[in-house]
Amino acid sequence: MNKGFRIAAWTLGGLIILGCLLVVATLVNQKILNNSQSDICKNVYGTTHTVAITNDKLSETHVNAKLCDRLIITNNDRKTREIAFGAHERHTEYDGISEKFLNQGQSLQVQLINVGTYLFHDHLEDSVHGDFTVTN
Ligand SMILES: [Cu+2]
Repeated sequence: MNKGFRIAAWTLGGLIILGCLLVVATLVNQKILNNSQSDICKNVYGTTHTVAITNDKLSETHVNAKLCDRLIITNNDRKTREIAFGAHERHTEYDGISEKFLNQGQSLQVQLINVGTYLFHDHLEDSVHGDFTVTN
């Protein structure tokens, strides 16, 4: 067999194996990170912060909270709301929720497992929006 071909074949094989290892390492790393984020707050219950929506207004447009606190958003209005995390049309997930429909009297609850400032809004009426900041 041609020596050049053999070198090329070994190089290609090596690169494929290296690529696979990199993908596996990334997946394992993400899994560990995800686990540690939720594990931080496992069996830890901080303060509960509540935001109510009444007559198209939020009771709080900004909430300051600590890691592992809880946030409860309640819709008191007759209209159904679709509470979403992130900017309108660019929803993101927080504690496993990206959007949730709330009829009158219904709530959504998240545990504040990630530090930073996060937006939320009513996807059906985006003038209803606020944010929360989570610190360590
Ligand atoms: Cu939206």
